[in-house]
Amino acid sequence: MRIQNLLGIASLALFAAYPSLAAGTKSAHVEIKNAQGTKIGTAKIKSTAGGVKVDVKVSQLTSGEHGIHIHNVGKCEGPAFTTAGGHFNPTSAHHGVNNTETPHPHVGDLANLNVGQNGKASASFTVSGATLEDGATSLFHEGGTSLVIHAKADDLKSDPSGNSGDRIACGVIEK
Ligand SMILES: [Cu+2]
Repeated sequence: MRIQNLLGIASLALFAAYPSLAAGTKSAHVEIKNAQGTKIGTAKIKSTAGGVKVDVKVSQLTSGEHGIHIHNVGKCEGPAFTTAGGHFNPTSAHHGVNNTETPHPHVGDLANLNVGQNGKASASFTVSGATLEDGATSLFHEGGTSLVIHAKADDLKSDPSGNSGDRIACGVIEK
C-alpha cells in the first residue's frame, strides 16, 4: 500500500516534469456527417510518439479516392461546410507532400482516403506536427478543428486544397 502510494506520487511528479510522457493518455473523437446531416462514420484520435494518430471509419461514400484533411475551425455547417475554414496550417506551409513550393505540407494534410466498391473505407493516418495538448499546433487550439472529406481525390500538390473539390462530409474533433 505504502509502496504503491510512493509509486503513484513518483509517477505524478514525473508527468508534471515531463508532460509528453503523459501524452499517450490523450484522445479525441469525431462524428462524421454528410451534407444531408446523416452520420456516415467516426474517427478515433490519439496521441502517439510520432504525432497524432487518426483512425477513420466511414460508409455511404462514392468509391475511389477522396481528399481528407484536418481543417482549421471546429465548425461543420452543411451542406457546404465552409464554416470549417481552410486546412489546419499552423506553420504557414503550402498544401501537399508533393508541392514544389516549400515549406510543405500543411500539418492537416492527410493521404487520400480510399473508398471501396461498397462505399466503405477504414484508414489510419499519422499527423506529425500536431498534438492534443495546448498551443498553436494543437487540434484543440482556439476555435477547434474538424475532419473534412472531399468529393474528389487530393492531387497532394496544388494549393490550397489539392483540387479535391466540394466538401462532402465533416466532423468536429472533440475531446
Ligand atoms: Cu480539406
